[in-house]
Amino acid sequence: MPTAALPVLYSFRRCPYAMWARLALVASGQRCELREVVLKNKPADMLAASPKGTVPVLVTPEGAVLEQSLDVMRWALQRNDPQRWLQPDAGTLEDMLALVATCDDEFKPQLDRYKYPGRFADEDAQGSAARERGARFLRELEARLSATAHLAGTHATLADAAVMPFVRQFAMVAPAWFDAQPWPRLHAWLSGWTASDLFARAMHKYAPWPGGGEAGVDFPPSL
Ligand SMILES: N[C@@H](CCC(=O)N[C@@H](CS)C(=O)NCC(=O)O)C(=O)O
Repeated sequence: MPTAALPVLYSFRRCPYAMWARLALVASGQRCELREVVLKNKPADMLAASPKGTVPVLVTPEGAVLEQSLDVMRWALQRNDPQRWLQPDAGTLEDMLALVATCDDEFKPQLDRYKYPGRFADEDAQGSAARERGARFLRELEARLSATAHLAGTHATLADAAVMPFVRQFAMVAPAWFDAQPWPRLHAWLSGWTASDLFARAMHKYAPWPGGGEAGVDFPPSL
């Protein structure tokens, strides 16, 4: 039996935005052909589809090109959303998207400074000022998680999946410092995500796609 053509996902395992796409693809059960990209040597096919050169990029069998991670998430979840990631039970989809935008526009720049303080002339050597600015967002998350088990209510949603990769990176800069903060709910929320099957499937390791007409790999993996 010939298999129906699958969407093609250009991905990079460690990129938090590519994680958004892969997490949503796993949650929706949407299969695709994954092509693992080396950012320093992007495949010509990817650049032909999306010249701006960032991952993730998803190309549908009909030839539509989605070149923003949030668009890939929404595309997959609008097709199939068994875990109701687009349906928060506290607040609206717009509220979730606003939280994701705050994470991307305000928290992520502080994370970058905290991770690589040497790249910023006005940052102190340990990035502690950036860490403090980033911590304001984390305290806000802790407050939300004190009210409900997940960021937008009683079940995990797109908001949790999108914020989590950045909180994880922040935690990984100085794990002992992160673990010592009075954020028990945030710690439990993050551990719950990183111990989940969904996360393990989204983070499966693949060799770089060789290009030249080779097939990528079938994603998500079953594990
Ligand atoms: N707004 C984009 C951001 C994607 C992005 O910045 N991806 C990074 C990797 S995490 C990238 O591909 N950078 C290009 C490069 O490093 O050459 C999205 O959400 O898809």
